[in-house]
This record gives sequence, structure tokens and C-alpha cells, in this order.
Amino acid sequence: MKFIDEATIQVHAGKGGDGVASFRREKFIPKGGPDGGDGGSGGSIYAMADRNINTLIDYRFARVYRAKNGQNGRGSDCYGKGADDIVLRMPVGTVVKNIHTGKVVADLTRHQQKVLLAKGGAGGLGNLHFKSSTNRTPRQFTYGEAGQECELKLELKVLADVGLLGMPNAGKSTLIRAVSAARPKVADYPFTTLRPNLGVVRIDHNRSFVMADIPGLIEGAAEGAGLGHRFLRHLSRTLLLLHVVDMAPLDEAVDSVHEAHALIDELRKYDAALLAKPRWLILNKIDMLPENQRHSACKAFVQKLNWTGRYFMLSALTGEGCRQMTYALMDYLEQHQSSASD
Ligand SMILES: Nc1nc2c(ncn2[C@@H]2O[C@H](COP(=O)(O)OP(=O)(O)OP(=O)(O)O)[C@@H](O)[C@H]2O)c(=O)[nH]1
Ligand SMILES: [Mg+2]
Repeated sequence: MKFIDEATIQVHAGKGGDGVASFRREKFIPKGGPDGGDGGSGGSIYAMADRNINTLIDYRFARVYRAKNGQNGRGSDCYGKGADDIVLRMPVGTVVKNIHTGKVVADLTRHQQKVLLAKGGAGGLGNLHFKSSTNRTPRQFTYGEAGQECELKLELKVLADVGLLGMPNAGKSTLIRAVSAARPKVADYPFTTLRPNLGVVRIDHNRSFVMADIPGLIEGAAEGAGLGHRFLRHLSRTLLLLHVVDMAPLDEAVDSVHEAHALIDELRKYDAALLAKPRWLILNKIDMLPENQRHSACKAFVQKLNWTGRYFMLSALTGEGCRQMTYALMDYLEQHQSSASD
């Protein structure tokens, strides 16, 4: 199924039914008194997170959602029926914003979390309510209220602890396959990955974290080169980024240090908050380097890049060094996760 991570919709809650002014009219009961019932409330519209849904594609096709109006009240003390609510199911990780104010209306982070998007109008009052000792034949009633309506932007930001970042072909998808059960396609051409993939990395039976693999990024992504940089949105909720670098590019003319700088520049252009996230360097494909040159090659790379943070040398293909990286990630997340969620 096509992966869609943004959509714009309109929601119109139902209007409340009107109250009614009516009087009891029956044979042998003169002056029956007021018996006009209230209108029913209009249907409301809710968003609900559902972990079985993983794209916003449904909202690309159906963009307008209207809940029904409440029924009007009737005589003989009959209240109008309230209209059913509409519940829009969305993937966990969807953020709903009001297009005009920019305000976040819902941030769906838990399965089955339900948030009101547009409230149905209250039903009007029938004349029954206006009866008093001084007014035994009230003719007043009120109309039902209008339902809320608004235009909303839906944005899916996948929920992952760790995000993979890198040029096409760096080996991101191979890495997520090596450490989790996720099976994204791997191939030796750029832009194999066209949508984010999530994988659960299990360290032992009760320790695990979620990793996100996103499409590759190239120089000029901010200006739309390659697939652009919109997929970076999916890294915005991660605690840590892994910058995957190809230590053995097929094309010898490729300067990996230059590419690494270019990628960091793209991050900067996209969002300062993403750039400020902790980032580790993953020097991949070391199986392609002779064993006795691996350390020196990686050290030289790190120095040329002026990298002072943590880095790992590994081969996503053979699995060498992957375990060490996942354990270090787990430790890091355990130390930082609780403080982040406070
Ligand atoms: N020798 C070797 N090849 C690798 C390694 N990791 C990945 N590759 C190869 O590199 C190529 C690209 O790998 P992918 O995992 O598809 O790269 P990607 O970063 O996901 O690429 P995009 O999805 O296009 O951004 C494939 O041919 C992989 O088999 C590695 O550690 N060693
Ligand atoms: Mg890939």
C-alpha cells in the first residue's frame, strides 16, 4: 500500500436539533400544558489512534467528514435523537493541527487514544423547560447550536527511539535488517527505500527499542534533490540519530567526508532541533576494508570530519560490530528515556 504521511481534511460536526414549542392536546384534558421536547445533540468528530493503521492514505481520498445533525424535538415530551459521532482512525504518531491557527489539536501517541476534533452542537430546549408558575403556556424554545467545523492538517511522524540517517546506499536498510526483524528492501542502487520502516531491536526479553530507517538524503535535499528532505520529519521524535557512512563506496571518486559534511548541512537546513539531537557516527561496510587497515581508515575518517562524538565501526552485511552498537544504544536510551518523558 502506498505510504502517505500527510493529508488535509475538513471536519464538520452536526448541528443540534431544535427544541419545539408544543402543547398537550387530548380529548377530555383541557389546558394540557407545554410538552415540547428538546432537540438531540449533533454528532461530534473524534480522532483515534490505531496501531493497525500505518498510513494516512485514507485521508487523501476522503477529505470531508460531516457528522449528522441531531433531530428536532417533538410534541408529547419527545426528545430528538442525538446523532452518532464519527471516529476517524489514524496511525499512532499522527499529529493533527488546525490549519488556520497552527495549533496542535491532537498528538496521538498511544494506541486507542481518542481526541475530540469538532464538537457537535447542543440540542435546543423545548418549551417544557420554560414552564413556571407565572408562565403556564410558554411559547419559547431555543434552536440547536451549530456544530464546530475546521480544516485540519494531519501529519504522521513515526514513533521511534533511534533514527537512521545517511546518503543512499550507505547501508541503512541493511543495518535495520541486521538488528531487527524489519525487512525493508536492500539494493545497490540509490533510493531503494521510499518510505520509513520501523524495526524493534530486542536486546533480551524485556529490553528493546524501536529503530526507524528512512529514505536516503543527498546534497541539495532541502531544495528538493533526490526525494527531498520531508522524510526527516520521521526522525523528529527520536532520542538519538545514527549517521550511517559508507566506508567503501563503489565509486572511488566519492569523498565520504565531503558527503558526511553535506548530510549534516542538510540537517541544519531542515531543522535546528534535529541537528541538535545526539548523533552517533556509524562507519559501515568495514568488511570491504582489509582487516589490518580498518582501524586506521576509520580513525583517519573521524579526524578528517572533526568528529568528537561517539562512533562505531561495523558491517551491516556480516553483522560484525552490530551487537556492540545495539547494546550501547540500549544503555543510552535507558539512561535518557525516563528524563525525556518527564
Ligand atoms: N559489503 C557490504 N555491503 C553492504 C553493507 N551494508 C550494505 N551493503 C550493500 O550496500 C547496498 C545498499 O544497501 P542498502 O541497505 O539498500 O542502503 P540504504 O542506505 O538503505 O540505501 P537507500 O534506501 O537507497 O537510501 C546494498 O547492495 C547492500 O548489500 C556492508 O556492511 N558491507
Ligand atoms: Mg534503504
